[in-house]
Amino acid sequence: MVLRGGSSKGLYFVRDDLPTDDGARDDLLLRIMGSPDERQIDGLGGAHPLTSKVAVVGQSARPAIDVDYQFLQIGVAEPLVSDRQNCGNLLAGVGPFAIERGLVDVGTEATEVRVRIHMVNTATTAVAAVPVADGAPVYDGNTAISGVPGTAAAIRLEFDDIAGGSTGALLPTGAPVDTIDGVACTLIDNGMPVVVMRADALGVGGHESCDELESNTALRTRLESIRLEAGRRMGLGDVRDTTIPKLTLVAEPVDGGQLSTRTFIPHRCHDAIGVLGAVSVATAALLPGTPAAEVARPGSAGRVVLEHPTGLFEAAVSVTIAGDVATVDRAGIVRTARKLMDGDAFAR
Ligand code: NQM
Repeated sequence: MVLRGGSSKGLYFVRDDLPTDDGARDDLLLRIMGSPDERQIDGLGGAHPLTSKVAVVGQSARPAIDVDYQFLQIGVAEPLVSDRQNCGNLLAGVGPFAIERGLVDVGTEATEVRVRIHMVNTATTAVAAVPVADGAPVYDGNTAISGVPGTAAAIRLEFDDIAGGSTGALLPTGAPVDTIDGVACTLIDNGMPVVVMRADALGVGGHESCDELESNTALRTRLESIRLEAGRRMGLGDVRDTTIPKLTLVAEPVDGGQLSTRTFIPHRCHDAIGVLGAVSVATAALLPGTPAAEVARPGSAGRVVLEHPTGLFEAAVSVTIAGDVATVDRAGIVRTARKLMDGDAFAR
């Protein structure tokens, strides 16, 4: 099935329909997506990292969990399939897909189902509140999310334990601020490992278009060198061929939010911002003395509104700070998803 999940789009598979051997599975998925090829012309991929994604969903054997969700990033021009990162946008489609495929029981009377999801990539949990009618997901609704035209039904996602999912700790180096190549950075993992830096520390404003930032070769070279060192410091090893950590440049807000963001995922500039990436950046903004906190405008408790290239992203995050230790109390967001097609894919 093809679903839009949040501001991404991907192919959703039932785990049992794919080869059990990872090598055979990856080979099949590359052929289905049409990779490697810049245009993915001979496959179903959308020629951008945000539309070259796969969700693998299966019934869970874990207590109090309905389904397991594994995210796979499929390379566009490279023959790579990676399970190193999670994806909070495709996560939005997991509840509806699980209901569509009968992996979750829904009574005919229910108007909402809470689907408990084990996120395999980070071994963490999300609960998706999915609107339903007559035992099926409801896709139509009044909720707009930026980066997606029109409106659709809201899916609330709540996260219990996402801090340190990829690196073991919210602040994997133990400090809220590290300096790499003379640039103050927050190396943070509240669901997604991200390097958060002030745009002005890199000689840009932080409000530029993605095209402008992507064509700044000096900036991109410097960002990649910072990323490689940040990956080592975050315990991720050599991150040359992985899509984590992400990089977010922050600046003063100009559009009604609390913080302006431009995010590299990690080589292309995101049209908006990733879900778990946004939760991590919002958390950084709540830690005093960090580059994000320096430029953020104060907001209401438990809520951080991030500006990004195509609008606003609201994250519900609250943090308790005791001495040097920051603990995340709560994290959640609202997304939408939509079934786009269901059928047979013909692999190359
Ligand atoms: O951060 C893009 C996206 C993502 C990932 C990326 C995501 C997340 O927008 O949870 O959703 O950072 O590669 O789909």
